Amino acid sequence: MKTAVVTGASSGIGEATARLLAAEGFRVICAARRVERIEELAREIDGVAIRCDVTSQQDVESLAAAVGDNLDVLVNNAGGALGLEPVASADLDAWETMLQTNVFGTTRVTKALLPALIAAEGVLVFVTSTAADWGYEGGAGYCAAKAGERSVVEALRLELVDKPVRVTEICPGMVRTDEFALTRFGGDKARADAVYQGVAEPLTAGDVGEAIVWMATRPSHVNIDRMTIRPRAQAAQYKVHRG
Ligand code: 8X3
Repeated sequence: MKTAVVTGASSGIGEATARLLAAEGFRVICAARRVERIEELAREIDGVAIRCDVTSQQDVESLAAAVGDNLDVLVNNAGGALGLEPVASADLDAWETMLQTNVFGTTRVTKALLPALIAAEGVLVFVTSTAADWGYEGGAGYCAAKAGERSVVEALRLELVDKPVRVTEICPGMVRTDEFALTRFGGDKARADAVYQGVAEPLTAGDVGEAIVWMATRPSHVNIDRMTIRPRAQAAQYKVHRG
């Protein structure tokens, strides 16, 4: 049975991806900080729950110990956005958290699990964002974090060209999950809802999860370098059709 690790599996894209990978026959190791949530998920999908804060070296070492010597898929999904303030009034503690999770956290998990991925001819999937493409107003901290993560992905693919492992990146645009915007705006539901105001059908976590499963299940010689995925109503960051 093939094994997959999904970080940030307690909600949103991570949870959806864990469920879809399990439906494809993977044994899924669900990693996240909120242990009750992933324990429940692991029960439902016959997987494994490992408490893991990707900013903690000790937690990541425990995750690697649970994985063992072989790993087929790592979905580096843990991360997210905090705030939408202009640079002039930026909360640098929020930036620190975004960089710690999106850049350092994904790198820490990747370093720890890379030997097992190489041993299994596995595949790494990084969930970045269309925010990695360019800076938008109020998004500088998040865009910097996602662009930083992308730079790690690009370097890694070059460094690993002679190894039996693939390095892939998926860049979601507007995805409506239970928590992404709510977390970004510190629980302010009105601000979170405004992000999706009038958009007939933003992507769901499952839409992105399906694409991740497809990327992760190509034959071993096929590397999907990068996939951008947006709802039909979003042609570009600010070109959003609101009916
Ligand atoms: C989510 C896309 O537009 O909030 O990563 O940057 S956006």
